[in-house]
Amino acid sequence: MQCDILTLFPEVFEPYINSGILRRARAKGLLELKLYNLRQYSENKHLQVDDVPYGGGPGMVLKPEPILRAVETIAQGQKSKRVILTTPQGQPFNQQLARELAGEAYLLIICGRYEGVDERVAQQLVTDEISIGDYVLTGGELPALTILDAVTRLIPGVLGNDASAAADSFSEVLLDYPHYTRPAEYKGLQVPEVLLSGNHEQIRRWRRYQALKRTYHRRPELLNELGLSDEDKELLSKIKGEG
Ligand code: 9D3
Repeated sequence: MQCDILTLFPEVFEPYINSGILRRARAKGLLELKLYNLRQYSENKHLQVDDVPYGGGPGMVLKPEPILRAVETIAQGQKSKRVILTTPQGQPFNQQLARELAGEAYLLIICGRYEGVDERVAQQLVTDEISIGDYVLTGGELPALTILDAVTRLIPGVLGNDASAAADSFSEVLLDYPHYTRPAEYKGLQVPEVLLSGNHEQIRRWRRYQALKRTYHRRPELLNELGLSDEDKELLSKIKGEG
């Protein structure tokens, strides 16, 4: 996948894209990532990219021309392009959208800043407006990194086989079961006996029970999206019986 990011703060991406999975995906040639500084596309002698809002009010708005000029230059020759704008008004990002974007050959992410972006940018060239959740950030850079991280790990070949098996669409719907590692006792707290038993069928069932229990108590709405197996239904009625 090829991904271009247009931002006023390209430097904030560097440490993250040069570490961990993103670094590995780039080294393997599975992700071709380029950062572009929006300021370089200003034709204004002060390199101005923002201006006061029509109609008044607080803050500044990103002007349309530098963004349109940048996208024309950056994405020229891309056959099919998804042009994403990170904005609090966008559709909520989720795993389903991450999977969809991971199937694209080319993404361009425009990072919103200040009070927002002139609406004509969205009208002219944006295909997807995306928010990462209902909290107020200072700009679209962390959302762009979030999207990039979630999408990159879904590109075939980026994760090892074990990790990709664990990341299948089925296991992503439920909250995870509790994890433990050594020591078997820590400050008087014991690792659940079943995990030390070596009985893989019992362990599998315990984990499924725990995942369903956590999801039922913490994120019950997720259970509606899940096709429940007969075992799930049995485990859930046990969970509900426990109150
Ligand atoms: C407090 C300012 N708000 C006035 C009602 C609007 C506002 C403008 C710009 C709020 C946040 C921002 C900057 N945020 C983003 O550009 C952003 C964002 C976010 O804040 N939360 C979740 N997802 C995203 S994607 C882009």
